[in-house]
Amino acid sequence: IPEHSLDRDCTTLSRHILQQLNDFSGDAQDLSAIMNRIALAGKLISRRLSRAGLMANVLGFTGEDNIQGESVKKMDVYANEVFISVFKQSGLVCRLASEEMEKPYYIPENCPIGRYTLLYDPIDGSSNVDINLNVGSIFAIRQQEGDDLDGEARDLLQNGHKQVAAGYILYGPATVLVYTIGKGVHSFFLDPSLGEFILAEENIKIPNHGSVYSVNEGNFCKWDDSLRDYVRYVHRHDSYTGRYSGALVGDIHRILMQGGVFLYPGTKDKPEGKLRLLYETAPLAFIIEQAGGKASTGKEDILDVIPQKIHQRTPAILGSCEDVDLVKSFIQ
Ligand code: AHM
Ligand code: MG
Repeated sequence: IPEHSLDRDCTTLSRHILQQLNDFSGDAQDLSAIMNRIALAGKLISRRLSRAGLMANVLGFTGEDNIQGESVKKMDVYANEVFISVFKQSGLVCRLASEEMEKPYYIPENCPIGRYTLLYDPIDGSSNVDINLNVGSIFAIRQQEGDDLDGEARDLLQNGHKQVAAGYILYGPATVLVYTIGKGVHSFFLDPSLGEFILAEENIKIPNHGSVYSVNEGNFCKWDDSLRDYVRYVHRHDSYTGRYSGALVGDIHRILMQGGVFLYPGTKDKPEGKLRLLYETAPLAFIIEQAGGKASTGKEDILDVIPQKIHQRTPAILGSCEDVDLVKSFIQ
Protein backbone atom coordinates (compact mmCIF):
# COMPACT_ATOMS: atom_id res chain seq x y z
CA ILE A 1 0.00 0.00 0.00
CA PRO A 2 1.47 3.37 -0.96
CA GLU A 3 2.20 5.43 2.12
CA HIS A 4 0.04 8.39 1.11
CA SER A 5 -3.09 6.25 0.94
CA LEU A 6 -2.58 5.27 4.57
CA ASP A 7 -2.22 8.94 5.42
CA ARG A 8 -5.43 9.79 3.69
CA ASP A 9 -7.47 6.96 5.07
CA CYS A 10 -6.15 6.63 8.57
CA THR A 11 -5.50 9.95 10.21
CA THR A 12 -6.53 9.18 13.74
CA LEU A 13 -7.69 11.76 16.21
CA SER A 14 -4.57 11.77 18.38
CA ARG A 15 -2.28 12.09 15.39
CA HIS A 16 -4.40 14.90 14.01
CA ILE A 17 -4.13 16.93 17.21
CA LEU A 18 -0.36 16.58 17.30
CA GLN A 19 -0.19 17.66 13.65
CA GLN A 20 -2.45 20.61 14.38
CA LEU A 21 -0.29 21.81 17.20
CA ASN A 22 2.71 21.18 15.03
CA ASP A 23 4.92 20.49 17.99
CA PHE A 24 5.54 17.77 20.49
CA SER A 25 5.77 19.96 23.56
CA GLY A 26 4.29 18.90 26.87
CA ASP A 27 1.10 20.92 26.32
CA ALA A 28 0.48 19.41 22.90
CA GLN A 29 1.03 15.90 24.24
CA ASP A 30 -1.33 16.64 27.13
CA LEU A 31 -4.06 17.92 24.87
CA SER A 32 -3.70 14.97 22.57
CA ALA A 33 -3.85 12.58 25.55
CA ILE A 34 -6.95 14.32 26.91
CA MET A 35 -8.69 14.11 23.54
CA ASN A 36 -7.82 10.43 23.42
CA ARG A 37 -9.54 9.87 26.75
CA ILE A 38 -12.58 11.79 25.58
CA ALA A 39 -12.62 9.62 22.47
CA LEU A 40 -12.48 6.53 24.69
CA ALA A 41 -15.48 7.79 26.66
CA GLY A 42 -17.26 8.32 23.34
CA LYS A 43 -16.52 4.75 22.25
CA LEU A 44 -17.81 3.32 25.54
CA ILE A 45 -21.00 5.37 25.43
CA SER A 46 -21.52 4.58 21.77
CA ARG A 47 -21.13 0.86 22.44
CA ARG A 48 -23.64 0.95 25.28
CA LEU A 49 -26.17 2.94 23.25
CA SER A 50 -25.89 0.49 20.37
CA ARG A 51 -26.95 -2.31 22.74
CA ALA A 52 -29.73 -0.31 24.38
CA GLY A 53 -32.61 -2.58 23.48
CA LEU A 54 -30.62 -5.76 24.17
CA MET A 55 -29.17 -5.10 27.60
CA ALA A 56 -30.84 -4.52 30.94
CA ASN A 57 -30.19 -1.24 32.77
CA VAL A 58 -29.70 0.97 29.74
CA LEU A 59 -33.10 2.51 29.07
CA GLY A 60 -35.37 4.38 31.44
CA PHE A 61 -35.07 6.51 34.55
CA THR A 62 -33.21 5.98 37.80
CA GLY A 63 -36.05 7.56 39.80
CA GLU A 64 -33.85 10.47 40.96
CA ASP A 65 -33.67 14.14 40.00
CA ASN A 66 -30.41 15.92 39.15
CA ILE A 67 -29.19 19.34 40.29
CA GLN A 68 -31.20 20.89 37.44
CA GLY A 69 -34.41 19.34 38.80
CA GLU A 70 -34.64 17.01 35.81
CA SER A 71 -35.36 13.28 36.03
CA VAL A 72 -32.16 11.33 35.66
CA LYS A 73 -31.91 8.55 33.11
CA LYS A 74 -29.75 5.47 33.54
CA MET A 75 -27.72 6.54 30.50
CA ASP A 76 -27.06 9.97 32.07
CA VAL A 77 -25.53 8.26 35.10
CA TYR A 78 -23.55 5.76 33.07
CA ALA A 79 -22.14 8.38 30.71
CA ASN A 80 -21.34 10.77 33.54
CA GLU A 81 -19.32 8.06 35.27
CA VAL A 82 -17.60 6.96 32.08
CA PHE A 83 -16.04 10.40 31.66
CA ILE A 84 -14.81 10.30 35.26
CA SER A 85 -13.39 6.82 34.96
CA VAL A 86 -11.47 7.45 31.72
CA PHE A 87 -9.63 10.30 33.42
CA LYS A 88 -8.72 8.38 36.58
CA GLN A 89 -4.99 7.86 36.84
CA SER A 90 -4.43 10.00 33.75
CA GLY A 91 -2.63 12.63 35.81
CA LEU A 92 -4.08 15.22 33.43
CA VAL A 93 -7.51 16.24 34.60
CA CYS A 94 -7.98 17.07 38.25
CA ARG A 95 -11.56 18.34 38.06
CA LEU A 96 -14.60 17.40 36.03
CA ALA A 97 -17.71 19.55 36.06
CA SER A 98 -20.87 18.22 34.49
CA GLU A 99 -24.47 19.09 34.08
CA GLU A 100 -25.31 16.04 36.18
CA MET A 101 -23.25 16.92 39.27
CA GLU A 102 -23.95 19.70 41.74
CA LYS A 103 -20.24 20.39 42.32
CA PRO A 104 -17.16 19.52 40.30
CA TYR A 105 -15.74 16.07 40.89
CA TYR A 106 -12.10 16.00 41.97
CA ILE A 107 -10.01 12.97 41.08
CA PRO A 108 -7.81 12.67 44.18
CA GLU A 109 -4.88 10.90 42.52
CA ASN A 110 -4.74 13.57 39.77
CA CYS A 111 -4.90 16.57 42.11
CA PRO A 112 -3.15 18.92 42.17
CA ILE A 113 -0.87 17.82 39.31
CA GLY A 114 -3.63 17.69 36.69
CA ARG A 115 -3.90 21.25 35.47
CA TYR A 116 -6.90 20.72 33.20
CA THR A 117 -10.62 20.71 33.90
CA LEU A 118 -13.15 18.89 31.78
CA LEU A 119 -16.60 20.43 31.46
CA TYR A 120 -19.18 18.18 29.91
CA ASP A 121 -22.76 17.23 29.25
CA PRO A 122 -22.52 13.42 29.26
CA ILE A 123 -25.79 12.76 27.41
CA ASP A 124 -27.32 15.70 25.68
CA GLY A 125 -30.88 15.21 24.50
CA SER A 126 -31.51 12.31 26.85
CA SER A 127 -35.24 12.26 26.05
CA ASN A 128 -34.15 10.68 22.75
CA VAL A 129 -32.44 7.68 24.36
CA ASP A 130 -35.53 5.60 25.03
CA ILE A 131 -36.77 5.89 21.46
CA ASN A 132 -33.45 5.10 19.82
CA LEU A 133 -32.85 8.51 18.28
CA ASN A 134 -29.62 10.45 18.19
CA VAL A 135 -28.08 11.89 21.33
CA GLY A 136 -24.69 13.46 21.98
CA SER A 137 -21.99 14.35 24.48
CA ILE A 138 -20.59 17.88 24.66
CA PHE A 139 -17.21 18.76 26.16
CA ALA A 140 -14.81 21.61 26.81
CA ILE A 141 -11.35 21.71 28.31
CA ARG A 142 -10.09 24.61 30.40
CA GLN A 143 -6.79 25.10 32.12
CA GLN A 144 -7.05 25.42 35.89
CA GLU A 145 -6.09 28.85 37.22
CA GLY A 146 -4.97 29.19 40.81
CA ASP A 147 -4.94 26.43 43.39
CA ASP A 148 -8.67 26.09 44.08
CA LEU A 149 -7.82 25.33 47.70
CA ASP A 150 -11.40 25.64 48.93
CA GLY A 151 -12.74 23.40 46.16
CA GLU A 152 -15.18 26.05 44.90
CA ALA A 153 -13.72 26.06 41.37
CA ARG A 154 -14.22 29.82 41.10
CA ASP A 155 -11.76 30.01 38.21
CA LEU A 156 -14.40 28.29 36.06
CA LEU A 157 -16.51 31.43 36.30
CA GLN A 158 -14.78 33.00 33.32
CA ASN A 159 -15.83 33.54 29.75
CA GLY A 160 -15.72 31.02 26.92
CA HIS A 161 -12.47 32.38 25.49
CA LYS A 162 -10.81 30.43 28.29
CA GLN A 163 -11.70 27.15 26.58
CA VAL A 164 -8.58 25.51 25.13
CA ALA A 165 -10.58 22.83 23.34
CA ALA A 166 -14.22 21.97 22.81
CA GLY A 167 -16.37 19.65 20.81
CA TYR A 168 -19.08 17.07 20.75
CA ILE A 169 -19.71 13.44 19.99
CA LEU A 170 -22.87 12.68 18.04
CA TYR A 171 -24.26 9.16 18.51
CA GLY A 172 -26.27 8.85 15.31
CA PRO A 173 -26.38 6.09 12.71
CA ALA A 174 -22.60 6.49 12.94
CA THR A 175 -20.70 8.07 15.82
CA VAL A 176 -19.01 11.33 14.90
CA LEU A 177 -16.59 13.40 16.96
CA VAL A 178 -16.15 17.09 16.14
CA TYR A 179 -13.51 19.17 17.89
CA THR A 180 -11.61 22.41 17.87
CA ILE A 181 -8.50 23.57 19.68
CA GLY A 182 -8.86 27.03 18.18
CA LYS A 183 -7.40 25.96 14.83
CA GLY A 184 -10.50 25.20 12.84
CA VAL A 185 -13.14 22.52 13.24
CA HIS A 186 -12.56 18.90 12.30
CA SER A 187 -14.77 15.83 12.22
CA PHE A 188 -13.96 12.16 12.74
CA PHE A 189 -16.07 9.05 12.24
CA LEU A 190 -15.80 6.12 14.60
CA ASP A 191 -14.77 3.01 12.70
CA PRO A 192 -16.16 0.30 15.01
CA SER A 193 -14.00 -2.38 13.42
CA LEU A 194 -10.82 -0.43 14.20
CA GLY A 195 -12.12 1.18 17.37
CA GLU A 196 -10.62 4.45 16.13
CA PHE A 197 -11.96 7.85 15.20
CA ILE A 198 -10.80 8.47 11.62
CA LEU A 199 -10.57 11.92 10.06
CA ALA A 200 -13.55 12.72 7.86
CA GLU A 201 -13.32 16.46 7.21
CA GLU A 202 -10.79 19.12 8.11
CA ASN A 203 -11.46 22.83 8.53
CA ILE A 204 -15.22 22.59 8.27
CA LYS A 205 -16.79 25.90 7.26
CA ILE A 206 -20.42 26.60 8.02
CA PRO A 207 -22.31 28.06 5.04
CA ASN A 208 -23.03 31.77 5.35
CA HIS A 209 -26.74 31.04 5.11
CA GLY A 210 -28.92 27.97 5.28
CA SER A 211 -32.60 27.18 4.99
CA VAL A 212 -33.00 25.46 8.36
CA TYR A 213 -34.32 27.13 11.50
CA SER A 214 -34.28 24.90 14.55
CA VAL A 215 -36.35 25.89 17.57
CA ASN A 216 -39.00 24.38 19.84
CA GLU A 217 -42.07 26.24 18.56
CA GLY A 218 -44.09 24.69 21.38
CA ASN A 219 -42.77 27.60 23.44
CA PHE A 220 -44.15 30.21 21.01
CA CYS A 221 -46.64 31.68 23.51
CA LYS A 222 -43.91 32.12 26.13
CA TRP A 223 -41.56 34.15 23.92
CA ASP A 224 -41.13 37.89 23.55
CA ASP A 225 -42.96 39.54 20.69
CA SER A 226 -39.66 40.15 18.87
CA LEU A 227 -38.95 36.45 18.64
CA ARG A 228 -42.50 35.64 17.61
CA ASP A 229 -42.14 38.21 14.85
CA TYR A 230 -38.99 36.45 13.66
CA VAL A 231 -40.78 33.10 13.52
CA ARG A 232 -43.74 34.68 11.72
CA TYR A 233 -41.29 36.14 9.20
CA VAL A 234 -39.77 32.70 8.61
CA HIS A 235 -43.26 31.19 8.18
CA ARG A 236 -44.09 33.76 5.50
CA HIS A 237 -40.98 32.95 3.46
CA ASP A 238 -40.88 29.74 1.44
CA SER A 239 -37.13 29.42 1.63
CA TYR A 240 -37.08 28.28 5.28
CA THR A 241 -37.69 24.86 6.71
CA GLY A 242 -37.97 23.78 10.34
CA ARG A 243 -35.92 20.94 11.88
CA TYR A 244 -35.86 20.19 15.62
CA SER A 245 -34.86 16.86 17.08
CA GLY A 246 -34.86 17.54 20.83
CA ALA A 247 -31.12 16.85 20.91
CA LEU A 248 -28.98 19.91 20.52
CA VAL A 249 -25.90 18.08 19.27
CA GLY A 250 -27.76 16.63 16.28
CA ASP A 251 -29.45 19.92 15.45
CA ILE A 252 -26.17 21.82 15.69
CA HIS A 253 -24.35 19.22 13.60
CA ARG A 254 -26.90 19.61 10.81
CA ILE A 255 -26.47 23.38 10.91
CA LEU A 256 -22.68 23.17 11.03
CA MET A 257 -22.69 21.03 7.90
CA GLN A 258 -25.56 22.64 5.97
CA GLY A 259 -26.14 26.09 7.45
CA GLY A 260 -29.09 27.67 9.20
CA VAL A 261 -29.79 28.69 12.76
CA PHE A 262 -30.48 26.96 16.08
CA LEU A 263 -32.34 28.87 18.78
CA TYR A 264 -33.13 28.20 22.40
CA PRO A 265 -34.41 31.58 23.55
CA GLY A 266 -35.47 32.67 27.00
CA THR A 267 -39.15 32.46 27.85
CA LYS A 268 -41.29 34.67 30.08
CA ASP A 269 -40.92 32.30 33.02
CA LYS A 270 -37.28 31.33 32.22
CA PRO A 271 -35.51 34.36 30.73
CA GLU A 272 -32.22 32.45 30.58
CA GLY A 273 -33.71 29.64 28.54
CA LYS A 274 -32.74 26.05 29.16
CA LEU A 275 -29.23 25.44 27.91
CA ARG A 276 -26.26 25.59 30.22
CA LEU A 277 -23.37 27.91 29.39
CA LEU A 278 -20.36 25.91 30.58
CA TYR A 279 -21.42 22.49 29.30
CA GLU A 280 -23.53 23.29 26.26
CA THR A 281 -23.64 26.75 24.74
CA ALA A 282 -20.02 27.89 25.28
CA PRO A 283 -18.45 24.71 23.82
CA LEU A 284 -20.82 24.78 20.84
CA ALA A 285 -20.22 28.52 20.40
CA PHE A 286 -16.47 27.81 20.18
CA ILE A 287 -17.12 25.22 17.46
CA ILE A 288 -19.53 27.41 15.50
CA GLU A 289 -17.28 30.48 15.62
CA GLN A 290 -14.24 28.44 14.62
CA ALA A 291 -16.26 27.25 11.62
CA GLY A 292 -16.96 30.87 10.65
CA GLY A 293 -20.45 31.17 12.15
CA LYS A 294 -21.88 33.21 15.02
CA ALA A 295 -23.11 32.41 18.50
CA SER A 296 -25.08 34.97 20.47
CA THR A 297 -27.39 35.23 23.45
CA GLY A 298 -29.27 37.90 21.51
CA LYS A 299 -27.51 40.59 23.52
CA GLU A 300 -23.87 39.52 23.44
CA ASP A 301 -21.58 36.86 22.05
CA ILE A 302 -21.95 33.62 23.99
CA LEU A 303 -18.16 33.38 24.30
CA ASP A 304 -18.10 36.73 26.14
CA VAL A 305 -20.59 35.71 28.83
CA ILE A 306 -19.09 35.45 32.31
CA PRO A 307 -21.13 33.02 34.39
CA GLN A 308 -22.16 33.81 37.96
CA LYS A 309 -22.43 30.11 38.85
CA ILE A 310 -21.31 26.93 37.17
CA HIS A 311 -24.77 25.72 36.18
CA GLN A 312 -25.72 29.07 34.63
CA ARG A 313 -28.04 29.03 31.63
CA THR A 314 -28.03 31.38 28.62
CA PRO A 315 -30.36 32.00 25.71
CA ALA A 316 -28.70 30.71 22.55
CA ILE A 317 -28.74 31.64 18.88
CA LEU A 318 -26.10 29.73 16.94
CA GLY A 319 -25.41 29.16 13.28
CA SER A 320 -24.71 30.79 9.94
CA CYS A 321 -23.73 34.46 10.10
CA GLU A 322 -26.62 35.72 7.97
CA ASP A 323 -29.20 33.70 9.84
CA VAL A 324 -27.98 34.66 13.31
CA ASP A 325 -27.90 38.32 12.19
CA LEU A 326 -31.46 38.03 10.95
CA VAL A 327 -32.67 36.77 14.35
CA LYS A 328 -30.71 39.53 16.09
CA SER A 329 -32.24 42.17 13.81
CA PHE A 330 -35.65 41.25 15.24
CA ILE A 331 -34.44 41.23 18.82
CA GLN A 332 -32.73 44.63 18.68
P1 AHM B 1 -30.45 17.68 28.34
O1 AHM B 1 -28.98 17.93 28.27
O2 AHM B 1 -30.93 17.57 29.75
O3 AHM B 1 -30.90 16.56 27.48
O4 AHM B 1 -31.19 19.03 27.83
C1 AHM B 1 -30.75 19.70 26.68
C2 AHM B 1 -31.67 19.43 25.52
C3 AHM B 1 -31.08 19.82 24.20
O5 AHM B 1 -30.37 18.76 23.62
C4 AHM B 1 -32.29 20.17 23.37
O6 AHM B 1 -32.01 21.10 22.37
C5 AHM B 1 -33.22 20.73 24.39
O7 AHM B 1 -32.82 20.22 25.65
C6 AHM B 1 -34.63 20.35 24.15
O8 AHM B 1 -35.42 20.96 25.10
P2 AHM B 1 -36.98 21.22 24.83
O9 AHM B 1 -37.65 19.90 24.95
O10 AHM B 1 -37.39 22.18 25.91
O11 AHM B 1 -37.13 21.81 23.46
MG1 MG C 1 -27.77 18.87 27.60
